[in-house]
Amino acid sequence: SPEKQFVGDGGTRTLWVVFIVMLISSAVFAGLSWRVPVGRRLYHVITTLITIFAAISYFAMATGHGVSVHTIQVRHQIDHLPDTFTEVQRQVFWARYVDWSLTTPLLLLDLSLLAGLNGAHILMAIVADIIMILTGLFAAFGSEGTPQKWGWYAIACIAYLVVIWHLAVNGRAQAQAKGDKVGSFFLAIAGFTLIVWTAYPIVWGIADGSRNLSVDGEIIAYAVLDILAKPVFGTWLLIAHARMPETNIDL
Ligand code: RET
Repeated sequence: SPEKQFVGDGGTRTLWVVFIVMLISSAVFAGLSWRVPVGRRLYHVITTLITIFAAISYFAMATGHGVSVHTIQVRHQIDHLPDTFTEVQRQVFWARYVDWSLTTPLLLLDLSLLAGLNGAHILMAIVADIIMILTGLFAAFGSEGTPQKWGWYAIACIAYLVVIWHLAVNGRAQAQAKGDKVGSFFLAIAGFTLIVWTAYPIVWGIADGSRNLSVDGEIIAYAVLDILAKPVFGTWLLIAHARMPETNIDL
């Protein structure tokens, strides 16, 4: 019978904890919007939607949905003997890609509005981001055991570089043009984002890519990253925005 790499008790508990964290964050972010005038709530709306989408995705995963089982052939080669294969079954959570395809564009929108990027640059960054998530989905699902898997991964990484380029070059310049306060806040929060986001393809490479991390290990790694990228990022952004009238936007 094939080796089974499935979620255990620790993984399920972690999924529930993150679900609760996302739910509480959504309530807190929505509550914070009452402290600013109606016309200044765009960041609050975007940031609350991000944690609501994450809560939905974590609810699905915690209840055993949004997941499919992959069969992987592992090749064994011993000296000059003919190759033998063993089968491994592993759970892969597709709910994450649904979450990321909606929430990473919204996170980029937060950062783009903060910097004051123009519409064309916002659109390009968001389209590159969607390409990154969808080609990451193909890498995880469309190609188990084929060389194309890492091909899709490489395409996703190139799209990620396009996203970074827009934030690091255009975003930074535009933010600086809004004054020193906005410029240095953008540098800090975009730098934090860069570090957290870059950890995702690394975890993916170890867990989904080369299968060197258990399903529970993968759940815990993504849980930490998701809490940093959404609730921590959101709290920081909304508090700073309330203190900086220069970050107001007229839309
Ligand atoms: C994948 C795999 C393919 C290569 C790359 C990836 C990047 C993913 C990123 C995800 C960010 C997620 C966030 C979630 C919200 O909390 C798809 C893992 C480059 C950057 C911020």
